[in-house]
Amino acid sequence: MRIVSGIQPTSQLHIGNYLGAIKQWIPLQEKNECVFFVADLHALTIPYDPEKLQQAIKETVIAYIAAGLDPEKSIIFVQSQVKEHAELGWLLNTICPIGELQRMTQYKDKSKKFKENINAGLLDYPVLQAADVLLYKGEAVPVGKDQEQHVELIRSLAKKFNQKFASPASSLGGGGGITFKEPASLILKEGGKIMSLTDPKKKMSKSDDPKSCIFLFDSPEDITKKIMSAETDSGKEVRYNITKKPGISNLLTIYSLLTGKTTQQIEKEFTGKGYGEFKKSLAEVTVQYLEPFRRKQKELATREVYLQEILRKGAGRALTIAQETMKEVKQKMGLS
Ligand code: AQP
Repeated sequence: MRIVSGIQPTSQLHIGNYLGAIKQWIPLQEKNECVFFVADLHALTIPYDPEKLQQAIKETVIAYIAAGLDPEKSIIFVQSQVKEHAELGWLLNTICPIGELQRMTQYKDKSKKFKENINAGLLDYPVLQAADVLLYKGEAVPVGKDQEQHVELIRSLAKKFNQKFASPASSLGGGGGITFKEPASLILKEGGKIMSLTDPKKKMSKSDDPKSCIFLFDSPEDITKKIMSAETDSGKEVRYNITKKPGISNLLTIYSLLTGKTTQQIEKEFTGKGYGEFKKSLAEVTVQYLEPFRRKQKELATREVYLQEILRKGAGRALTIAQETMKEVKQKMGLS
C-alpha cells in the first residue's frame, strides 16, 4: 500500500502527535511504500515567525527520525520542496464545494483561536491536505482522530475527480479509468486523541500553552513538572471514567500506551494510592520512555549534512511520483 501522512512544523512535536500518528507510521514502513512529509505550507495558515520556520522544520525532521522513521525505508521530505502539492491543491479547489470547508471542525476551532488571522488558507487547508495525499495516490492515511473529517473530504474529492474527469462514461476530460483511489484513514483506537494536560476536555495541541503538552524532547524536569501539575478530577481514586474523570482517564491512557499495560492493570496497581503517587509513577515512565528520543535528538542536531541529504533524496523520490500524477491529472482536466 502507498501510505501518506505529515505533520506541521507549528511548534515542537508532542506526545499526542507521537501516540496518535508517528507511532503507527513506524511499523507501516516495513511492508508499505511510505511518504512522510513536513507540512510547512500548512503551518503558514496560523501566525508564525518566518525567521524561526526553518529551525522548526529541521526539528520536525529530527523528531521523525528520533521517533523511528527510517529514511532508507520511507520517503521523507519538506512539502514546499515539491511544488506539485500547491499545484494539485489549486486544481482540487475547483471541484471542492466551499460549504464542505466551512463545516470543518478544525476550521471552526482555529478561526476562534486565531480571530485576528482568519485567512483563506485556513479554510482551504483540507484541500491542500487532499492534494498532499492524492498526489502520491495514497491508499491509507495514518492520523489522529482530529483529522478524520479531513480524510473523509479527501475521499470525497478523489471520488468527485474520478467521476468528473476520469470515468469512461464522463463527457469531460480524458476518461480512461480512475485516477485516484479513495484513501482510508488509519486511526488508533487508543491514542487517537490525547487530551491537554491543563484542560482534559480539549485535545493536546502544539500551538497551545506549552504546559498543556509533553513535548517529545522535554527535559526530565519539565516532564515531571507538567505531569505533577496536570489537571485531575475530584476524588482520589485512580479510575478510568472518561465523563466523570477526564483528567485521570487521559493520564491512564498515556500510562497504558507507554507501558503496554491495560488501564485495568494500572488501576489495580494504584488501588488505595491516590493521584500523587500515580502521577509520580507516570512521570518516571514518561521520562524513561522518552530518554532514547532525547539522546537521538542531541546526536541528530549536529548532523546538518546528513539531515539535508535525507531531505534532498526524499524530495527527489517524491517529485518523481508527483510529476507522474500531475501529468495524468492535467491531461484529464484538459490542461495538456
Ligand atoms: N492530541 C492528539 N492526540 C492524538 N493525535 C494527535 N494529533 C495531533 N494532536 C493529537 C495527530 O498528529 C498529527 C499532527 O498533525 P498536524 O500538525 O498537521 O496538525 P494538528 O492535528 O492540528 O496537530 P496539533 O498538535 O493540534 O497542532 P496545531 O496546534 O499546530 O494545530 C495528525 O495526524 C494529528 O491527527
